[in-house]
Amino acid sequence: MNSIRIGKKVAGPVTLLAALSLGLTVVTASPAEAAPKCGLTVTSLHTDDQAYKLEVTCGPFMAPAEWHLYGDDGPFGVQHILSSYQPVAYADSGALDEDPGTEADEIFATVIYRTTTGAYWTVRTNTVVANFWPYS
Ligand SMILES: [Ca+2]
Ligand SMILES: [Ca+2]
Repeated sequence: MNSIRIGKKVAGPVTLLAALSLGLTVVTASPAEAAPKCGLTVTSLHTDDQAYKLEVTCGPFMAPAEWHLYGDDGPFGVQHILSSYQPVAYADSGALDEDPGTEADEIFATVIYRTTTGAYWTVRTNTVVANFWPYS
């Protein structure tokens, strides 16, 4: 009888240690796993006014709080096109034509979102290269 009781007493702390180490593993892994990625997609709506749907999506559990769309001019810097507080925004080709005329345009977004800890992060999306030539 005594040996069975000892066995049960040993099993308790071992189980607790296993749970603790599992908990520690999750906590240690989460900052790396939380490294966010946000993507920008631009879709033509094929309308007469050449409207485009702009959508920003971020990695799991990330809800963008706001994002800002820019045209990339390399060494000459960036130009702000629009800001949005929703994942989806719309713009016409005139607004997206950041290198006027037939020159290709390079647009990207910086996304600001709030993590589950309440911190704010800023992430730059991919750059969409297209020719937003108005009234073509
Ligand atoms: Ca450009
Ligand atoms: Ca252009």
